[in-house]
Amino acid sequence: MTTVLPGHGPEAPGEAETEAFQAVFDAAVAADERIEPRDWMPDAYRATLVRQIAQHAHSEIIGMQPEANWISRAPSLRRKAILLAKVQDEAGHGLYLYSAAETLGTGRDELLDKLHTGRQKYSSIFNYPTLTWADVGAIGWLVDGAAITNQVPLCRCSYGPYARAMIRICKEESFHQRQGYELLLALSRGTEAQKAMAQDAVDRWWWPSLMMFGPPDDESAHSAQSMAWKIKRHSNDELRQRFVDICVPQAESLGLTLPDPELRWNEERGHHDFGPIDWSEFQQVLKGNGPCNEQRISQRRAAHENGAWVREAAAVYAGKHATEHTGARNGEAA
Ligand code: FAQ
Repeated sequence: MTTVLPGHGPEAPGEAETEAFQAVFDAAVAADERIEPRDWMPDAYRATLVRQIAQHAHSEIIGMQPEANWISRAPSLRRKAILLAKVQDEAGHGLYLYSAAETLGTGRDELLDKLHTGRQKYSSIFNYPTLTWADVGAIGWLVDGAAITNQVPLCRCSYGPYARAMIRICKEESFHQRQGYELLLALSRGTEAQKAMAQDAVDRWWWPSLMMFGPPDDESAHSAQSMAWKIKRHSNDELRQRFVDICVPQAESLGLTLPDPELRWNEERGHHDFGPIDWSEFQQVLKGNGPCNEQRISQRRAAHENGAWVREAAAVYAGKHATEHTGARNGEAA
């Protein structure tokens, strides 16, 4: 957005001023301009962005756990190197996203505290276990595939820092999706036992991947407002349908079956019809009753506590470095 709006001065804006700011904000959104951190924005817009970006960041960070479970057991050095790099990428995504949330005035410590105390969510998908090596392929193909379908439109989100973070994230997620596809293809073309392992993983990850897109549109609390603000560009059901349509031909090329007897092309709609999603399972996972909710959050808390000394050391080092620089500028010996 080109107009830098007031509202950062010592005095809170009056009613007439707020109306004027709101009009400029609305015009910027209507014109598809970006809202930037120093621009005035409605409190509810800011709160919605913090909620979504925080949930997204937490998903990337918690999402490292299911795949990290297989790093030490990857079947070859090549597979281990690829998986290590992928899990590191997810950490990087979490950090860009916490930084995007910081531009809205919400610190990382506060967000992590909310994650650790269950006051903020992360994606339901990461509460399922990775039982076999094929699950690493299924996560790459389906979970990263669903993430890309959801996140490519977020590159056009009205809030600048979030939109820009998504560009790099989507490039990396596309690479992740391809590595998952390639892993499953290798298994599918392998022995009977390997193919069965790949099929079993797809059977377990398919429905939870469809749930990643969120509740159906008529039960989605935030979609309408988020779409009006151009934070979200498509509804949950639109993106879920897009994902199903993308996956069907890919499953055929993989030689694997999607576990839905009702899945078929609907000529009239120009889309695939698919069977009903078990939303009671989704609600249970959101309430903390999924297969791995407790494990994920307790591992995250432990990692945070075990990393306390690193944060302390980094803060002391940064403080020392800053003093040395100030000293050097003042002509003192470092
Ligand atoms: N899980 O009104 P809506 C990844 C909540 S990153 C948990 O429709 P909204 C990378 C929702 O928060 C995956 N909670 O909400 C990777 C709300 O509750 P609240 C994460 C969910 O925000 C790959 C309530 O239900 N991606 O995979 C879920 O308009 C591999 C009502 O829902 C993002 O976060 C769910 N699935 O739409 C990493 C993308 N769905 O907040 C490692 C950005 C809904 O009022 C390995 N986020 N809820 O308490 C979004 O696009 C949106 O936030 C949606 C939900 C689409 C997720």
